[in-house]
Amino acid sequence: MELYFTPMACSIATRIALHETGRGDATSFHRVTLSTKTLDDGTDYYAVNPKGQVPALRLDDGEILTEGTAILQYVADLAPDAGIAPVQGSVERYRLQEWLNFVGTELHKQVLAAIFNPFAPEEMKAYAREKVAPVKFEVLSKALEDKDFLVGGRFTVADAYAWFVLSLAGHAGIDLARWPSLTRYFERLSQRPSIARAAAEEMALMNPN
Ligand SMILES: N[C@@H](CCC(=O)N[C@@H](CS)C(=O)NCC(=O)O)C(=O)O
Repeated sequence: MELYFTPMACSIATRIALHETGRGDATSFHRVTLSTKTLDDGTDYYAVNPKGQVPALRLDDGEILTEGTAILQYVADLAPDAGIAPVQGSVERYRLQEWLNFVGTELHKQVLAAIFNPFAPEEMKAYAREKVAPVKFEVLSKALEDKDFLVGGRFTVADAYAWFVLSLAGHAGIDLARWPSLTRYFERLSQRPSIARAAAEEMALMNPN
């Protein structure tokens, strides 16, 4: 498989899932520069993913899969023994999808994407940071008050995606200290070998472009 990613972007959740399943070393990683939509060799990323977004996963048959929440479940389902997604058809699997969707549409897009959008008016960023974020992060925080992981009492791809969001909260001007359960969750997840490894690999690739 081949993962198209941008360092420390949401595609890191897929890198985490690949490490969780032991498939990271057998995967090729292609860096995408989102500002120019190019790969490191200068080729046009739109030719890979017409959406111009990461992540994209090239499957072993050459097919391209896009949308992080679909990709995460695909990677998880390749290695059921790793247990990073509940079995298909179970209620817990729908809980997983419920959280993946919440993280993707509410936390990632409504909060982070709004705040980091260089073209968004300051009023919109302030609204996302001061009105939307407190409500949405409170939901996540409450869910984690009495448990270590979002679904089924064990680490799943929903935690990988949530970790990505929390890793950017401070940069977005959202102080996680307001939610002790989120601070603990983030710190705990950051020590997980798959996450520590993925973060180290991607931090090493960060450049100013
Ligand atoms: N709907 C996509 C969104 C992914 C997304 O927003 N990726 C960001 C990086 S975290 C991106 O590629 N941004 C560049 C762009 O939207 O043009 C998914 O869930 O995978």
